[in-house]
Amino acid sequence: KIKLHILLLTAFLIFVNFSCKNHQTTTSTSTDEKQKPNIVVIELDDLGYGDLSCYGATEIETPNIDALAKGGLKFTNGYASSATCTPSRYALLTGIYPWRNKNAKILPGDAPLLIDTHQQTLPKLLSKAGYQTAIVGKWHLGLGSGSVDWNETIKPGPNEVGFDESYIFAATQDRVPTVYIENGNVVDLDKKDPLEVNYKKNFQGEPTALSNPELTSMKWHHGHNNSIVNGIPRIGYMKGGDAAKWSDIDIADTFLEKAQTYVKEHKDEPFFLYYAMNQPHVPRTPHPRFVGKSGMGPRGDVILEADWCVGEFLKTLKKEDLLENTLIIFSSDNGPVLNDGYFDDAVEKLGNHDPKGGLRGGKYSLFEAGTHVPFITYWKGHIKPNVSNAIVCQIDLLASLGNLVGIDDVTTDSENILGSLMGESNKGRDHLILEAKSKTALRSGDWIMIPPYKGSSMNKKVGIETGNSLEYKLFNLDKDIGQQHNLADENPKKLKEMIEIFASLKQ
Ligand code: NG6
Ligand code: CA
Repeated sequence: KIKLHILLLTAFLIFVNFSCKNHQTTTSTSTDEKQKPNIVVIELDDLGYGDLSCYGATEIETPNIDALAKGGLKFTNGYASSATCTPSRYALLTGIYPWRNKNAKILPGDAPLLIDTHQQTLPKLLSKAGYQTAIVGKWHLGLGSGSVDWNETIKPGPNEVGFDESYIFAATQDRVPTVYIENGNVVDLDKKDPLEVNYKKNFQGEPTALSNPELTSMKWHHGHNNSIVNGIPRIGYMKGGDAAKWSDIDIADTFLEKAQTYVKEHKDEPFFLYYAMNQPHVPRTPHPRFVGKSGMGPRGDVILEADWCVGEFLKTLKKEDLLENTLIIFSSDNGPVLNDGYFDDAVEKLGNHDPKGGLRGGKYSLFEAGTHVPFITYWKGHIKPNVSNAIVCQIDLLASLGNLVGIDDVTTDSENILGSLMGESNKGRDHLILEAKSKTALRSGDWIMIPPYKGSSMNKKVGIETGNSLEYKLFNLDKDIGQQHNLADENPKKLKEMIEIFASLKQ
């Protein structure tokens, strides 16, 4: 009887062993089929379609970003979902059109987290596929769930929507609190000097740009007249937290160093890094190494600084032998603006530079320059250098990168256009809804339709056309990239078709 037991046990063990092996083989084949390169999304802030030499700029040289474009795929129809930051980044990370969420608007620095912690996100999806995930840089999607105590661990935030690690600033460089936050904790905070933030009223006795203009070294043009930090007047009021305040001129170096360290420390397993740089958003504070280098004032100088950062970051990937195994996606969260609230010579020293690259409008605008931005994919040895005119949008990263890593159950507004991102197809999207300040327009093929909207046609403070008018506007971008000829009257059939597609997509 014992012998029989042993025999059965041996047979069972052999069977288990065999089936395990078999199982392993199947799993490893399916992982082999799907490549899992490291993925880096480099997102700039307010960089225009015409701000890079690889996109035709002649007054400024951006050799490092140009190298990405030259060695990868340069898109001439690449889009951010929105003409401002918060909605655009919301779409990038969730794959959901920002106009579906009424709170997806430019957020103050103390706004609650905009993304639902149960929601599908790009970092969550990649985690599911075995990736390590991190964000370094600008967040601007809200933190906490109401009133945040900046002196305790702040959550929910990036770590609760899928990032294993985060080193961020809460909103923008011009909004308080002007501190870094690492995994929910304000960096270098001295608990004896608690940090307080308020967007409604000032803290008693604290100087502002209105009460103490003599304390400002940068002058505000519109907005930006609340608390002063490092001589720069900001949006919102802040008190305490002195030791934690960032040095504005060192932000680029700080984020770069964090991004490089992350790569070095996580190179053995696939990683996803969202490197959210803040140039050339206001206040433009180039490190002294870059001051005066562009001849265009601080806006040009910080573009050179950003280009240098990209170059240094690429050097790290190369040194760590990761270039052939890393997919890099480079883009910008919305289009360009010159005067965004500070006197910083952006207008005066522009010279012949055209940040819009021939497009109409700019940041905040429903015209092309609001959302039509530089967009480059680079993966050495995998993406063939080329130029693509496929319509691609940051909202599609969720479904496309999901497809790359073998997860295809994405059911959002995100479309799987991986073939186009890899340069294997020129199809891209058929239709795309663009958003600016909660107003929407349709791109479909070469056509753009902007419905009638009330409101001023010009955002006078920033000097940018909004896209508002009481008539339908219809443009053919193939013939009229500058949107000068409204074809709505001339081509009622096309207009009708566009209105119908728009209505069906907006449901
Ligand atoms: C606006 C700010 C602008 C900029 C923008 C956000 C004023 C007058 N203007 O409200 O300076 O901070 O918000 O930019 O305060 S974004 O790129 O993050 O969307
Ligand atoms: Ca922006």
